[in-house]
Amino acid sequence: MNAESLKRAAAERAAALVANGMRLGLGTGSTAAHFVAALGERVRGGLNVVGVPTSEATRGQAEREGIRLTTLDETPELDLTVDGADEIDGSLRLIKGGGGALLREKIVAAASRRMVVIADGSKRVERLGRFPLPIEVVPFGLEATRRAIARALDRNGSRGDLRLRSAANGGPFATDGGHFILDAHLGRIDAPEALAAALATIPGVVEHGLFLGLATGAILATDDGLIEVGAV
Ligand code: A5P
Repeated sequence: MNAESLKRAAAERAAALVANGMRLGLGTGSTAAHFVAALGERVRGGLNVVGVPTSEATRGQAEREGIRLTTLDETPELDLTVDGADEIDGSLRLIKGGGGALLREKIVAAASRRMVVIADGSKRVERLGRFPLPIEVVPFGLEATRRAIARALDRNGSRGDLRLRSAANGGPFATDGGHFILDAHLGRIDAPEALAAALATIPGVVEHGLFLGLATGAILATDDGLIEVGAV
């Protein structure tokens, strides 16, 4: 199967987890888009759910699919979030944010009782860090924040380039919240919890793409079938 068919298979399995009346977090990215499409089909078949989108892109898709949307202000507690990931390790720790939606994705995941990750099997890793870690920062004070992050990485034993993410027009990529992203090319992250704690103390860092203790289950699609990890 090609990567799109694998992503669709994981997404369709996740769509089958959705029950009538559920309050959902709707993830962002190409795998989550397959889930939103599969959910839309079930909604048109009579399923009654509400969803909180994790990005403007997902909002647009969900609206086109006819999925009823809400906000975390109206619906602060969600039953289930389904989202993709850039990397997932054996303890359900994730790197997310390759699509730039990490801030809303993390807020929505944290507001959910369950978070099920959907991905093709290539996202499964022994150790996090080959995928560049996205760190969302406010534009004000960018260089000072970049240096503070570099020092924190150094202290954590995680050396690597910090690259400002670019948009298609060559300027800095801006998130839905108007922030920039520094991608940390680390190669490996030996102590994700310590790194997450260090990044969280830096003024100017809005959020980072380490999702620790948030995913409760995962559906990984491989050529040999679906692998379920944790509680699905
Ligand atoms: C979006 O910001 C990301 O966290 C995505 O969930 C992640 O990049 C996975 O995307 P794909 O499903 O497109 O690989």
